[in-house]
Amino acid sequence: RFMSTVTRSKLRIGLIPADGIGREVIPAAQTAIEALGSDIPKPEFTHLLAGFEYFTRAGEALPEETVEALRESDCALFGSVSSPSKKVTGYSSPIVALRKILDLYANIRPVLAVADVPGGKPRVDLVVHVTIIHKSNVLSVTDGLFRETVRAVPAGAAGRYDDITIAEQLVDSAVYRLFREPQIYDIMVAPNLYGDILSDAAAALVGSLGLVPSINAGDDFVMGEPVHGSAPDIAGQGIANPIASIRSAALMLRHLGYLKGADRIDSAVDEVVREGIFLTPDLGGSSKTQEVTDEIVKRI
Ligand code: GGG
Repeated sequence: RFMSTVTRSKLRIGLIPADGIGREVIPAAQTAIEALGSDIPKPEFTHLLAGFEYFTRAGEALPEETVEALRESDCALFGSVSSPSKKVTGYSSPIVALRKILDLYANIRPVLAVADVPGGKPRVDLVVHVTIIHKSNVLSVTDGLFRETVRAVPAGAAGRYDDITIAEQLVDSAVYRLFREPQIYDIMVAPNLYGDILSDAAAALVGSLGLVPSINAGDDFVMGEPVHGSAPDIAGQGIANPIASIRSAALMLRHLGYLKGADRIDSAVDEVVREGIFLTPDLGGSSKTQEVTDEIVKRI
């Protein structure tokens, strides 16, 4: 389902790079969107603050101005955030907060191989079914509720999902089977924590976390976000893979109904990955973020 068929004269996009390599890859996604010209309404970008680094300067991780600006936007792109591993008084994760404030109840993370990148598995045609991932044999209250809620959806939808087969699996065995036979899965539906872990694991199957995009979607707003984190070990070196963010921009546009723009970005990315010449170090290459971005933009 596309979010809206509203005709817009401009597309207001909030940009929240946040921490680490988020600041290097979100500008790449902006450049890709700008390259689409008249295939989308004229983009109007608003640069917004959030993150742990901002917290250390300003004492808050998600300023009210950022939330207000997002409420005035059509969509947004979020980079990555480096939340500390121990409790810091006054800090909480801005991405988690944004998902709640903007009612972005689904974080959708497609993991798709486009070429035989180093370490990637050959492409597979997937069997359709939907698998609910949980651990309700141990977490019977929380995961049990999740399992029952997902199972109740098709029943309540009066035949709308008749062509969908629902399976379920405990999260530990799902990790095992994901690595042994990834082709058995089409859609994995999981609570936040398992989904986060499983999507990183699935990214290994297509060669790099630097390739995998996501959108945070609700009924009224969509926010693209690379699946990877802020990668402090490589931040500032100009070698982060921009593809996850560029693909997140495409997913966001697709969700809004701008299919041609989204297709142009995805095809350009696929071409660059398939050619295998301009690749960042995570894919075994030696190209810089900017070089990969330039090659993708050239093909858009
Ligand atoms: N773009 C995804 C991302 O930033 N991942 C890092 C992560 O999981 N951070 C947790 C947090 O800081 O809330």
